[in-house]
Amino acid sequence: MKEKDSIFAAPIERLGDFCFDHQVADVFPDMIKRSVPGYSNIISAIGMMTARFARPDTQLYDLGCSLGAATQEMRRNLNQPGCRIVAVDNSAAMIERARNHLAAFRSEVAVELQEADICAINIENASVVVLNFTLQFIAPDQREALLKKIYDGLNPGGVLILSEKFISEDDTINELLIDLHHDFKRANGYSELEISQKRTALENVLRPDSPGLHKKRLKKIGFAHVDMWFQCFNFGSMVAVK
Ligand code: GEK
Repeated sequence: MKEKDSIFAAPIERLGDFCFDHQVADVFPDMIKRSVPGYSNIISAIGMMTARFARPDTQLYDLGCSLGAATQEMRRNLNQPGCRIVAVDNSAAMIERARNHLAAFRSEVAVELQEADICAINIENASVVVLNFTLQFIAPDQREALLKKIYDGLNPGGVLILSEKFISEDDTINELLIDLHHDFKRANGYSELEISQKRTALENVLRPDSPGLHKKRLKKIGFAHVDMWFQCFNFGSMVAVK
């Protein structure tokens, strides 16, 4: 499925909140590559960190897996016996397409796809947990509880890879990073109308935190080591080790 994202190309009279339905799932690979700076680099690095942090007979989680791009990279780089990858998304359309996508690759690694709310699942015996641009869609007052559950389910030495859209604590820098992101989208062929309609549709759905807040929260929960390992404009990825 290599469809081009043109969801916001024509004027939409009553612009509702953005949701992960069939229309979005159909164009998702194109949408995320043209909208998220550094996405492909982050996916590759998730594979590299999987190779380093996976331990034998443990579980690896991809939370908010969409079509399973990170799941596939984890599966390809997993070099330990007895592991299982649990990939979770609460969008039926995403899970259906993830199943087809993952079935197209040959692999010995067991992958369990779950259509579920990541706030309601159990996490246990984990060596690697990935939240690749998912926490930003969780209600702000539920984020700490979710991260605490992940921390509790990780084995000592286990890793959380947390990629997010960020807000900067400095208003001027925040404006600059947002503008640069819009330049990035323009350079990738999105029109002014597409950029502004998508921005409006995401307003109530995607609520970014600052890197400082993320770090403080992860440390408070108990992660021993926390830092940003990648940032491009207002998008980036953090690593937290238990
Ligand atoms: C990737 N990680 O390609 N429970 C489960 N899934 C959820 C929830 C929830 N409560 N809320 C949102 N989602 C992927 C990209 S996309 C990021 C992740 C983006 C899911 C939602 O259905 C969607 O598939 C995903 O989180 C976010 O590496 O579109 O910017």
